[in-house]
Amino acid sequence: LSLEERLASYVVEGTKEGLIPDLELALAQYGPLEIINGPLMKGMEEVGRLFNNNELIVAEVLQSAEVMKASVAYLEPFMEKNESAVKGKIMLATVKGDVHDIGKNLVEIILSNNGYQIVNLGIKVPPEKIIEAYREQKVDAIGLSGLLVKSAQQMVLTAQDLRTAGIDVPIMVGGAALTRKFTKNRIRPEYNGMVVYAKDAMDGLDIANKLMD
Ligand code: B1M
Repeated sequence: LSLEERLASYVVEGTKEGLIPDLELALAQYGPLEIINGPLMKGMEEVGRLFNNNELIVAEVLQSAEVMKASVAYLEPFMEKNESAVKGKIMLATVKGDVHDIGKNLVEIILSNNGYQIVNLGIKVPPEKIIEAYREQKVDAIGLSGLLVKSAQQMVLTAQDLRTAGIDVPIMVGGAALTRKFTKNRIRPEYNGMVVYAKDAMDGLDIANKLMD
């Protein structure tokens, strides 16, 4: 197997044996984000496909998630850091009912490496908790992540609750179950502030930079 294929296969197989030496090798050729967005994400897509076909069980997908997390943790120190003054404070949460957090945590890493102070509320975060944390932390924007189809609907409900609570800071939404169209047609009309869709973590950084300008 080529290096790229091996990297994808660690994720698919859910094994860390040989992972770190191969990540080290990959770093000689690629940037850390290229490794994540390339072979590692390719592996994760394959995991999603196999799981969908009932060829993997949840416990196996969890092992794959562990490999992805270990890889991101290993690669993090090699990522470009922009030691600028604090550009803003952003709260992140995976919405109520959803446990997927690898994407959200990647967004946290990219934003915090680029001048943002992050308040990460974790997973399965109900709107009440977001509202309470907002009142304590006074963030400049709220980032919502969700991967399940039902999470897209949960984002609509969350936006409604935030509006009712009088919150109108920009909301950034992301995750595989969402689309720009859903964001525009379903979430935006339910909120008094801006609602922006980010397709990946780098897009999230671009959006944050525009919002804080
Ligand atoms: Co789950 N799962 N899972 N899972 N899982 C999916 C999402 C699924 C598509 C797999 C499939 O069937 N093909 C499917 C959803 C089906 C649907 O609703 N349409 C699914 C399912 C069904 C489930 C369970 C219901 C399974 C079960 O129990 N029967 C269950 C859900 C439990 C729950 O949430 N209540 C479940 C559980 C799990 C694990 C716990 C085993 C594990 C998660 C571990 C963890 O996160 N700590 C897991 C995993 C790993 C996946 C897949 C395979 C990979 C997700 C991932 O981490 N990708 C996934 C299939 C797939 O996506 N291919 C799948 C890598 C990550 C970097 O990408 O999160 O998309 P992603 O983030 C991207 C962008 O989306 C974006 O930036 C990132 C890239 O830069 N982004 C943002 C994300 N959030 C953002 C926020 C932003 C901006 C950008 O701003 C705020």
